[in-house]
Amino acid sequence: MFKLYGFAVSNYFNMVKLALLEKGLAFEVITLHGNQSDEFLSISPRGKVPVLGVEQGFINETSAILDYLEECAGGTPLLPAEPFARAQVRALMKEIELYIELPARLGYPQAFFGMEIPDALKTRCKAELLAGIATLKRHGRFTPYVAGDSFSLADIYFLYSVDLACVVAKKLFNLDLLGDFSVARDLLVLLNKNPHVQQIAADKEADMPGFLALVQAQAKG
Ligand SMILES: N[C@@H](CCC(=O)N[C@@H](CS)C(=O)NCC(=O)O)C(=O)O
Repeated sequence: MFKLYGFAVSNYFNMVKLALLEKGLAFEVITLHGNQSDEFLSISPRGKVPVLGVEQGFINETSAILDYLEECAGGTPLLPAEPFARAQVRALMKEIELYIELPARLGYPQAFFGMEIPDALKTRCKAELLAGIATLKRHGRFTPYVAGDSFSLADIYFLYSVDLACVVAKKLFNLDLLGDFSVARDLLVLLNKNPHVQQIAADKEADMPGFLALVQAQAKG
């Protein structure tokens, strides 16, 4: 059985968890926060979660884990079989991560943990988020899923990156990132009806107080 290391508030952890649930694969969650201990760095060289424990060892980096599950683990496919369509899904995943997820993270300290970030970082965060959403508008198909008519890994990245990016944009810039992107708003509604997505959201809510207490304790040193 797979072992999934991470914690329920982590959006990257939840990407892998949703893939495992959608694929119908058995797994056990081992709750763990990212850290720089020698022990954890030996399985996750940058100290990040998620990590997937498999028969031969450990796999870190969400996209590598998702590729592994797709290639080796069976269950419901989350990538198209045809290479061109597959490449489109992978490009969308990468665009969402590089141009939406990572810029949104610049704003996380202020949006979620009450720590003011410098104006220069805010300016960059806003400009990059807007460019990322424009990228998704150009490339996403939203018929109704990000890459077309089937649920894919691109929807998993979309769900767990765009929702948080929207919170950042609202809190820092009073900006509705999806204000003129109704197909994306519709897709979030559709995805949030999925029972696995609802289960993950409930697990996240339950884990939130403990996670916030941990962040506060770490901030105090
Ligand atoms: N590039 C990594 C990013 C994962 C990541 O940022 N994980 C966060 C939790 S959402 C983490 O472990 N943060 C802990 C830390 O930075 O110490 C991936 O794709 O898996």
